[in-house]
Amino acid sequence: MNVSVSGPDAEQAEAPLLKVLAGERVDLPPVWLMRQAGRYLPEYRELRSKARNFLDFCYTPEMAIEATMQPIRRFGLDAAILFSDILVIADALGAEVSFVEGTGPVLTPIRDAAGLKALSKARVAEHCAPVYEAIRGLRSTLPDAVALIGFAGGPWTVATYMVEGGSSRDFAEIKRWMWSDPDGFGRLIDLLAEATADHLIGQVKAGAQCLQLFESWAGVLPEPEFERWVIGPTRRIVTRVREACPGVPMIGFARAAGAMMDRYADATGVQGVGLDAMVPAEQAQRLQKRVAVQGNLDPILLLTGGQAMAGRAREIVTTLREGPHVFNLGHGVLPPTPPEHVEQLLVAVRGG
Ligand code: 1CP
Repeated sequence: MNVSVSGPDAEQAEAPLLKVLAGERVDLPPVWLMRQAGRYLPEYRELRSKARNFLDFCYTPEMAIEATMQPIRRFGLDAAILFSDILVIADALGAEVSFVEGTGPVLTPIRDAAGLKALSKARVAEHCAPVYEAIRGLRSTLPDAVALIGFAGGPWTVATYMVEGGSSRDFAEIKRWMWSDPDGFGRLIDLLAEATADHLIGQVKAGAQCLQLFESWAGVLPEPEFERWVIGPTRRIVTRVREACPGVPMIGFARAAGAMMDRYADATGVQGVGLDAMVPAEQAQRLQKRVAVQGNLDPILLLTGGQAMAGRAREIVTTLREGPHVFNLGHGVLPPTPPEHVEQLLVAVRGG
């Protein structure tokens, strides 16, 4: 089935985020924030305390819907991002995933081709059914002007957690496998790329109007490996999603990719790129000639608040006002961020 959001659909055309991703110029940039739901909100902590564990939370549609809606109700942001996690796909493939309080994600590591036997794409659609149910519920709850963003992790980033067994500092295990056995490692990346495309298509069919691919650890790869393990799989995902869901815009967030962002914007087929806080204004403007750009306020400035934050936010808006720009952070909202700073930020970006 083809799902198209292009064409004369008045509901879709209204959301400013979708206009910008279609390359249209708007007077005020739409605003949403990566990790806009989560622990910095007291209402999230309250809701979270009712779930047995984090994955249960993600797979309970009423809870995922409520967590998604909390920042929308509180702040009036221009887009909602589905409450879920990039590691849901690893769980769906059969990797053992848990989230440990104070530690983060913990996975049984997969470090060679033999470890791939435990994984299968066959279960993904059924396993993710509650995620799609949450999306259907959200689309019928959200006002037309608020776009609903679906997402997944990039294969490289999800693989880092699967191979390292959780968060990593030096990515030694995944790099060792990648260099010592590129064919075996390539099978993991291929499996992830396939499953991720299926998962994104499932989200669009359920009602997601835009997709973001979080490649949070793109910045740890030298150029040839960035080309092979980030650009290649991303292009395959974008191609498959485009075939199944023509017209659904995709944003690629290749964090800390530096000089390789230009190649990423040109070669992957995404309509928008997320910019981390280190991307210079000149590079951001250059990228904006090819794709929409999203970003790039340092999350520590949101934590800091006040004039430092407001001044930089206005500077970003001014720098990027000549082309398609979605205002966002350069990375996710940090847990100690005071929620009032988000209100101050919206005043700075939208004008008082
Ligand atoms: O118990 C809890 O509350 C756990 C904290 C938490 C939350 C709120 C985790 C565990 N995931 C999430 C939700 C989440 N994760 C969302 C939806 C919420 C929103 O954006 O409003 C999204 C989009 C993600 C994406 C995600 N998960 C990324 C990519 C973005 C990024 O921050 O780089 C990554 C890397 C993850 C893995 C992950 N999940 C959770 C944690 C603590 C981590 C990061 C671990 C690490 O830093 O290595």
